[in-house]
Amino acid sequence: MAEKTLIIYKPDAVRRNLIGEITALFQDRGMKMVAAKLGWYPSEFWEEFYAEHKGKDFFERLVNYMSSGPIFITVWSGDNAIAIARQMAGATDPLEAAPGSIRGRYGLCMPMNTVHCSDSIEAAEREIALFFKDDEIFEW
Ligand code: 3AN
Repeated sequence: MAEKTLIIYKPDAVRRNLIGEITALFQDRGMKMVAAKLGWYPSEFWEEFYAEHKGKDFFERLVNYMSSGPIFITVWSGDNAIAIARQMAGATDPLEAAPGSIRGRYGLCMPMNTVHCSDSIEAAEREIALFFKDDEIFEW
């Protein structure tokens, strides 16, 4: 089975109507969308999701930002999907992201860096299960 990764279009992406443009970029790169939904999750959810950053000075800002509006949550399938999505997203800080990357093109600042992409197979499995049941993911 092809590798799967979770890509979240963060509140700044949804608010600026970037869902279509960003989706086209991943599709053009040969990735296949196998699950998708809009969602809006409270700060308690993001405190768990970003538990590894608890205690850092930006933690509260990050959690407040992620709960500030709807997000578009997607699962993508393809060979090397995790590495490809991370490469296309670019560096975490939009100021350091390459101009051709998604964050280099659309990112505003941190934490408003437009997309989240799982960073390993373990993280992808854990993160996908937080948002989707198995029967909501479609191999095609
Ligand atoms: P990535 O999303 O590139 O894997 P992480 O896991 O280091 O980056 O950070 C998670 C999220 O936390 C980032 N996407 C960004 O929104 C936010 N973040 C990371 N570092 C900072 C920072 N110094 N100030 C504000 N937000 C940050």
